[in-house]
Amino acid sequence: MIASGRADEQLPVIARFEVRYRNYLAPDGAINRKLPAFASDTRLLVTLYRAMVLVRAFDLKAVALQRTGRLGTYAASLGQEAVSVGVASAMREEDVLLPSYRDNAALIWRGVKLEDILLFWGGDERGNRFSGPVQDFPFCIPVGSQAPQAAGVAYAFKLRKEPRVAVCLFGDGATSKGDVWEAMNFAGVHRLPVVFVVTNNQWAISVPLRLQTASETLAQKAIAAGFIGEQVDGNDVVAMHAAAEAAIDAARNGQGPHFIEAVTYRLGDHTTADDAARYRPTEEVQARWKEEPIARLRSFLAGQNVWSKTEEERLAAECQQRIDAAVERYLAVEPRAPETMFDHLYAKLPKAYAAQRRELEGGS
Ligand SMILES: Cc1ncc(C[n+]2csc(CCOP(=O)(O)OP(=O)(O)O)c2C)c(N)n1
Ligand SMILES: [Mg+2]
Repeated sequence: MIASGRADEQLPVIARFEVRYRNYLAPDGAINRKLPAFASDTRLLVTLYRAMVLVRAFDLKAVALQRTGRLGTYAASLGQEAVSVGVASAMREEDVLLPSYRDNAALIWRGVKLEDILLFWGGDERGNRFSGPVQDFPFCIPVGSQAPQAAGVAYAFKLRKEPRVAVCLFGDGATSKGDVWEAMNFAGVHRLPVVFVVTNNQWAISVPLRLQTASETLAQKAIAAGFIGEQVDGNDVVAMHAAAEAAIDAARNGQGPHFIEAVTYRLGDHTTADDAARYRPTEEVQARWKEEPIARLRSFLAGQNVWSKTEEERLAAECQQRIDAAVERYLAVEPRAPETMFDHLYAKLPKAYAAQRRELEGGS
C-alpha cells in the first residue's frame, strides 16, 4: 500500500496501477499454476537445469582459485542462477546482453568460454575479448552504468529498424542510481526494444533492500517510466524464462520496453572480498536456502521422471571435467607484460601515462 495518509479522499482518483507476480513452481517443485507451453518440453527444462548446475560448480571453483591466490576478486551467483539462465535462454543470438558482474551464467549460456571468464576475473583484459556474441557487453562493474548503454543499444536497433532487443541486468542497489532511472525514462519515451531485469537479491553488499527503497516493489518503478513492471519469482527458472520470453518478444514486436523484478536471494558473500556473516543473521540465510532454484527444479524434474540420481552424478562429473579443463587452459595463459595495462585506453597515450608505461617497460 502507498503511504497516503495525507491524501484528500474527497478528490477523484485519476490513475490506478498494478504490479503482477509470476510464479509456477513452489520451493518443493510442486506446480502452483498452469505451466507455460514451453514447460512441456522437458528437454529444454533439463538444459536450463544443467546450466544452473554448471555455474554453481564453476562459482565454487572460482572462489577456490581466488582463495589460493590464482584469481582476483570474484562475485559468485549462488542462489540466483535462475535469473541469468532464465533470461539468457529467452534471448536470440542477435540480441545484445548487457550484464552485471554477477551474471556469469548468462555469459556462459551465450557461449562465453569458462576460461575467458576466469581470465577477466584474473585481471586480464583479454577475458573481455570473449568467445560469445561479439556485440554483447562485458561484465559491468560500475553499478547501473550498463542501463543507459542498454537504452543506447536499443535506440540504435530502433533507428536501424533491426528486430533485435537489448537485455540489461542489474541489481537492486542499481535501481537507486540515476543512470537506471534515466535509462528507463528514455526507453519509455522512445518505446525502445529493451528489457530491464533487476536481480533483487535483497542486498547491495551490506545494504538491505529496506534501506535501498521505500517502494513496495521495484517493479513499480517502471510504471513511472510508462511501461509494464512485473515481479517474478527469481528462484523459479520456469517463471524467469516465461517472463523474459514474453518481454523480449513484445519488445521485438515494437511494443516497447519491459521491466522484470526477479525476486531472489544472494546466498553467498557479496564477493570474495566480503564476509556477509558480519551483517546478516545466519537464520535468514538458512531460511532462504529452502527456496533456492536448483533443488526446486530438480524436484520438479524428478517428479516428471525425467531426472534421476544417476543423471545427477553424471552431470556433476561432466561439469567438474569441463571446469577443470578450463582452469588448466586459464592457468596456462602467459601473463601479459605489466605495461600493456596502458594499451587500448587512448588512441594516443597522454604524456603522463606514456612516461609511466616507459617506466614499467624498464626505461627511465
Ligand atoms: C558506481 C558504483 N558505485 C559503487 C560501487 C561499489 N559497489 C560494488 S557492488 C555494490 C552493490 C551493488 O548492489 P546490487 O546492485 O544490489 O547488486 P548485487 O551486488 O547485489 O548483485 C557497490 C555499491 C560500484 N561498483 N560502482
Ligand atoms: Mg543486490
